[in-house]
Amino acid sequence: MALKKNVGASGKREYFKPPNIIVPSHPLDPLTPDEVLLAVKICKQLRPGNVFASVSLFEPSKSEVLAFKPGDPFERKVFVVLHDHKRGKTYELVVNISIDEADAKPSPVTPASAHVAKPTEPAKPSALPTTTSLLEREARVVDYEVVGNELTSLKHVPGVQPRLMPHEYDGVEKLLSTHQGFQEALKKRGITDPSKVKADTWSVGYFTPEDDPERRLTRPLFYYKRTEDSEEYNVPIEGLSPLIDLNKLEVIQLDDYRVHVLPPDPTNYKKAYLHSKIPQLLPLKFYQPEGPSFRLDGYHLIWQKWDMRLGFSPREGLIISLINFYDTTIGRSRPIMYRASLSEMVVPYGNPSAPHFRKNAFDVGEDSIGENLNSLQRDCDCIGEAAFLDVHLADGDGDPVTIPNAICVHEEDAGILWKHTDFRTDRPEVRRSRRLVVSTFTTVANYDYGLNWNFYMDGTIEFEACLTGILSAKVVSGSEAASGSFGTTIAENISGTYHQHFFAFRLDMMVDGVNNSVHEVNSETQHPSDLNPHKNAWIARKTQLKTEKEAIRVVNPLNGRYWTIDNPAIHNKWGNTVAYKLEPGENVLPLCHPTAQILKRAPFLEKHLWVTRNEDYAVKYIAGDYPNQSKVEKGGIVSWINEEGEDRSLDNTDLVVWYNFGVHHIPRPEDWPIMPAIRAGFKLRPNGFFDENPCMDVQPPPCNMPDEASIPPAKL
Ligand SMILES: [Cu+2]
Repeated sequence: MALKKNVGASGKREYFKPPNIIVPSHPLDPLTPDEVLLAVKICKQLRPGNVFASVSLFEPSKSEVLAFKPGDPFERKVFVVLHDHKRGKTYELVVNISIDEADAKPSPVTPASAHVAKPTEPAKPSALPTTTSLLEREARVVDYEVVGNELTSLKHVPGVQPRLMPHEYDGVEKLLSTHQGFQEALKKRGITDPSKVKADTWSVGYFTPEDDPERRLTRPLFYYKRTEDSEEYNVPIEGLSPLIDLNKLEVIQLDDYRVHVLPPDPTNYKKAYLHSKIPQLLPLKFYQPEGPSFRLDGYHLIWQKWDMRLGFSPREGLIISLINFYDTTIGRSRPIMYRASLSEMVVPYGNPSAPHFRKNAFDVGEDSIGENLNSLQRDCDCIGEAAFLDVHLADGDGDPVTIPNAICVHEEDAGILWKHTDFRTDRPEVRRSRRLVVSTFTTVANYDYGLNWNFYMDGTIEFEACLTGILSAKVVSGSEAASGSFGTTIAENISGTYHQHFFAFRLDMMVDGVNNSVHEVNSETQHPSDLNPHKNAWIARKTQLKTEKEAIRVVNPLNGRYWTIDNPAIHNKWGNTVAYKLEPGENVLPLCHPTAQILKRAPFLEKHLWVTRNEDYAVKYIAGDYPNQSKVEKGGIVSWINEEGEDRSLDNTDLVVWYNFGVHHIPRPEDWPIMPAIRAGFKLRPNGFFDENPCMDVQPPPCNMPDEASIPPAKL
């Protein structure tokens, strides 16, 4: 559906918002609220009393999706993670919700007349296996099929803990509000009003056998909200660390490492406290009088030569699939990437004191960035003719939750696209660049992350993270404050702990087709020789990374290292394989010791590039399926490359590129009390994908072209 300019009855400009999708029209469309409800209903019958850690689309295989044509029927399956607090067990279910109710056999959804059971419709218990039979089967811990029914598989996953859930935050605060020892520890710090104490439920990570995921544990961090308007994260409560069993909801142990006075509230950054001493800037409007240039038809997004589908999962947040670029020289759309998502984000902190050494947040696997997406606002988060999409998920009780306006699509001016001035004639040729921005913002407790995918007219794809919010700080005093060890003194009695943010991307590449290869390009100085008598020569050496183990690499900005994803079957006009290059931006390696426990849980951090074969297509997570309390990475990239034994070939095959970049954060006083945004990311640029500049066909900006009369005579 194209975006249209609308004018309401009041005559005021109304922006278009795509309607919520009632019936999915593509196998990768995210779940609708009705689909969430139906899957939850089935799960509740199977495992009553369990909580819902995750409800997301079970994506069909890549081959099924690539074979899909608009109007074809397709199945809908839902992947659910349940947790049984009473028994301390975690279950994975795949539920087929493409139900033909006449015979309760799975049947494909036909987009034009799809039927999804409404929440008010009675359940069909006769169509489900009995709970007893399920429990008998699940004891064998195997996948199984229930033919002719909604359930496709149910599996008990032993020895893991799913993500931390919002209802557990509330439970911890209630538990501690009546815990005598905890209240006494607060009094030692001068806190007499426990209602001002806020608890953030952090994973304990894994450091000793006591942290084993057989128990579901947290060691919360605490903050003091002095007034209704105060920022709690500006006032940490130091040294207090109860160990809590989240299943039994009881305090196992109360550790009180040190007592510090509460730091004062810093300058309040909120708008009610704005007392500006500077002249404010005049309005700056981004004006598109004829509306935007993109079209959004459901989740199908088209802009100039770009074509893609938007998606969502509660764990990964925004997913972009089937990314194509229309090549005007050959008159067809060419695929670049099958699926792009943020697979994991790890934030290790560098202070060795308790409980700070435990701060190794896995924001995707432990917390779920999609669950924490902001509702974006026009003219705040996105300027101009933006379109917004809602996303749907389930809360811990299985009740559907909608995050309105969670995904935003808009255009931005991006400066100069290309330009040349003929100095002999003084005639410029200039084209302005514009980018299509698909954005989300997620808040993970104290920190806020903008996560933008930008698409440019020259075929470049860029990911840009925007890091802002409130630092996770430590209270210090006396000699500790003076030494500044492991942190920067950023305010009175406040140290901003050194830390790093690692973003790990899963890039299922499809450069001009499914089968690709990967190369590394290093620019190298040449030795003096007869061929290099002036010693100025250098070459760009392109080396194929032939296997998964060869393709475990780090960046090298000093020699301009980059990697290419090539299609060996297709050559450009100049005889080279068509390719996209992965161009690293800012990057860093983890600063912890090589034997640190965090690197056993997230070994992928030690390298920036990984490439894997995409044989058994399934969405896999680089840090494993369940990083919460993981002792070692299980089911993550290192285990599956090594466990499968052979060093699999990456030559001319379906492959996934994993790129991991780190933001090195030594806090500054200027980052407090709220952090001005910093940005980091990477680019995927065409590299011989086209035969020439693919954006020479862009119209010139009207203001820039002088009329013939004003053109000065040539300087001859
Ligand atoms: Cu930071």
